[in-house]
Amino acid sequence: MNTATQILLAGLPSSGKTTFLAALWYVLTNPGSDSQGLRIRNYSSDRRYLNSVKEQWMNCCQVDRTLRNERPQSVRIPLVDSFGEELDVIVPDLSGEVFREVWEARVWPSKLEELLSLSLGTLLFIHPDHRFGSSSIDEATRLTDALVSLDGNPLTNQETLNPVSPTEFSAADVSDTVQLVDILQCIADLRGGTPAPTAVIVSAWDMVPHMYSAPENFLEAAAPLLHQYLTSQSHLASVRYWGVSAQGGSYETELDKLIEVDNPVERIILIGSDLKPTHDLTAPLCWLLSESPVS
Ligand SMILES: Nc1nc2c(ncn2[C@@H]2O[C@H](COP(=O)(O)OP(=O)(O)OP(=O)(O)O)[C@@H](O)[C@H]2O)c(=O)[nH]1
Ligand SMILES: [Mg+2]
Repeated sequence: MNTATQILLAGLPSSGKTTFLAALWYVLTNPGSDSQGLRIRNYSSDRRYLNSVKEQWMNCCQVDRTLRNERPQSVRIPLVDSFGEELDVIVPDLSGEVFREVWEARVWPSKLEELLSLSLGTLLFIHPDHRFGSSSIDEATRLTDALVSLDGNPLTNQETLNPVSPTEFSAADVSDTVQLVDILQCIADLRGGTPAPTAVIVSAWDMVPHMYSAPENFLEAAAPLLHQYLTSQSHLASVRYWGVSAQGGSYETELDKLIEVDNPVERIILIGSDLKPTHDLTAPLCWLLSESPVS
């Protein structure tokens, strides 16, 4: 008898969740592709949603945004692992708006609550183009020291205390990093205080400046708070980092090049901690499954 394991795809809007899923489905359904660890077992389950996003991905079209009000597109993938073990993986494709709303309203929809508490691990998506808005304390101190008033003199205490035009606090304006850390903490609470094993996916890796060879280094620099949080929890739940270019580049600026690639799998680039690029998008999933005992 095979077992079903639920994996959570978490991330704010436009963080690359559906594009990843579309490319993953292509990798799984095309024998001979690079997938080393997991293979599709049969095609019995409903695969309309996966096929529709895969079609868009194959044609180098941006996948449709996942709508907030729709029922989560829950996809059950029948798999067999490298040991011949059969398992079904359930990967609901949630809209990033759902996570944003949870952060703003501080309430989990009851359906989602159940889903989160049952998930064995999280694929956490971060898009490099997003507003992380966090600076280290050292950076903030340097900025404060450098602040000068219009006449070129350091700010007086009065000027510092009375900023020119204060804006009202809005939860929606808080940086993505703060929102994500809070969401991860809430997920841990739903799981009785234990964080979920987390595969961090820096999506659109083709957009990340070349100076960052390792995905973890990029996250540490771009979103230090999130990196610190994950590191501080690593004794409770393991964490691994991947940089993933599921599209292979930008559809706006590199479409001609991408469309020329005969085998779409070759557009995919995945970089793990060994820094060796592969096309095997199943690696983060394999790792999560090996971290989370299947019962
Ligand atoms: N350059 C580049 N862009 C990417 C890549 N993957 C995704 N994107 C872009 O990132 C944006 C968001 O991708 P989606 O997959 O729709 O993100 P999502 O997390 O499912 O978004 P929601 O459905 O709103 O929650 C789209 O504009 C994609 O074209 C990539 O590998 N490279
Ligand atoms: Mg989506």
